[in-house]
Amino acid sequence: MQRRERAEPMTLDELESLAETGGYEVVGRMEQVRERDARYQIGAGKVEELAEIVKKTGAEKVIFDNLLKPIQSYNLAKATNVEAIDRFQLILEIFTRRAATAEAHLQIQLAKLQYDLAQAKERVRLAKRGEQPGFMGLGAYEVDVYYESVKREVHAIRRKLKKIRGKRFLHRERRAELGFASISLAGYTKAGKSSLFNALAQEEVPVDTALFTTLSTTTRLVTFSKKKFLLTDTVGFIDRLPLTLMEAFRSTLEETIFSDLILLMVDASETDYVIEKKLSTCLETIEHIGAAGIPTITVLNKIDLISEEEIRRKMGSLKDKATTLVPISALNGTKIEELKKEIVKELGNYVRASFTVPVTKDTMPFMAWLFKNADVQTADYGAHSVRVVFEADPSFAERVRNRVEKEFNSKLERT
Ligand SMILES: Nc1nc2c(ncn2[C@@H]2O[C@H](COP(=O)(O)OP(=O)(O)O)[C@@H](O)[C@H]2O)c(=O)[nH]1
Ligand SMILES: [Mg+2]
Repeated sequence: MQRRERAEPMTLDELESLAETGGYEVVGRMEQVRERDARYQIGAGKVEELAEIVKKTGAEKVIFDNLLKPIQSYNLAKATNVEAIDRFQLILEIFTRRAATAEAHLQIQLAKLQYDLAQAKERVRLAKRGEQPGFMGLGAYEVDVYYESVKREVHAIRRKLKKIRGKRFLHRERRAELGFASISLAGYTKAGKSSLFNALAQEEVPVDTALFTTLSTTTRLVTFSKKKFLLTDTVGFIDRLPLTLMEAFRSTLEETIFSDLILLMVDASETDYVIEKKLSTCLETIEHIGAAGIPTITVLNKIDLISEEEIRRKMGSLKDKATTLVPISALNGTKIEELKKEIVKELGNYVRASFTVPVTKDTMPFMAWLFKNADVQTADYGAHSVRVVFEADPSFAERVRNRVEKEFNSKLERT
């Protein structure tokens, strides 16, 4: 629920999608297009209305599209009895939830501190007034003491970041440990990434707990055309992303987007101008983080909202930017099969291989590793040996070959 400056219903929709990405369930919306009250950001009458909605819906938080000054969050929290945050804070929360690497965490911490610094004076003054929902207690800190300590922290983080840059541990490397090809969903908020994620994850494969712990909450093992893939829903691109959040965004994106294939989603119901601009920004950012070499399928989503003729026209104008372009409706499930076919065309180079190894004390851990990381189709145990047939991407199959030869003195055969 929030207020916005101009009557642009799209920004409210976008905020709602962001809130969902952040793990919230939206229970109400409110907007106001009038002179704001400096105390609350929205008018005093509206604040009462807001407090009423909060009470009625049992909402646990109020999210504003506009930036809130500390005094405004403070007064809103006091009036509604729940925490009031703004779009900036919501985005920080999303990045924090998704960040898995030390680098991403540091970038987020940095953005948070810079945000705090900008509001230091007001925060210290408010903290002295006493506890408020969602308000950090600053104790007896004086403004300049607080200011200096935040600045020192910023320096310390910058130093750590410099060190980390040299020895990154990206998902890319972690994924290379697995024999499944990985797919990541990219695109702006509201393009339909999560909807497609759900549509594709319908044939979700139950995963054993060992593999599960290595997957993030937004990654699933899915099957199509009898092949298993790791599918990841990313944070995605965000409209009007505050500049101070750019680096935090890139680190968060970096760790999820490195995959064997990127599905780059665009919303077909938007204007040609917006579609092209968003697609360009996505491609530029992908290039900037060094992921430009990853094969990409551009997915033109929400075709149910436009005419056949418009689909053809938009497909035509995107031809130069997108080598592979697939029109779908994630919501209605239209052309999902065609998309799967394209995915398999890009990634279907799994190899099928078999081997027989003796049963020794080393066999169990080796088999456990194989089961965890590849698609083991059969494992027939004899008295002294086990015969295995598995499928995996070629580089992983090579690793299996190495282990079979070195550790068991046996041979791998393509089948
Ligand atoms: N009409 C239509 N709406 C869609 C389609 N795909 C997604 N949406 C809607 O677009 C909004 C944003 O979708 P979501 O999957 O959350 O987008 P995300 O922010 O990219 O993850 C939701 O309200 C969806 O119901 C589609 O194919 N057609
Ligand atoms: Mg989403």
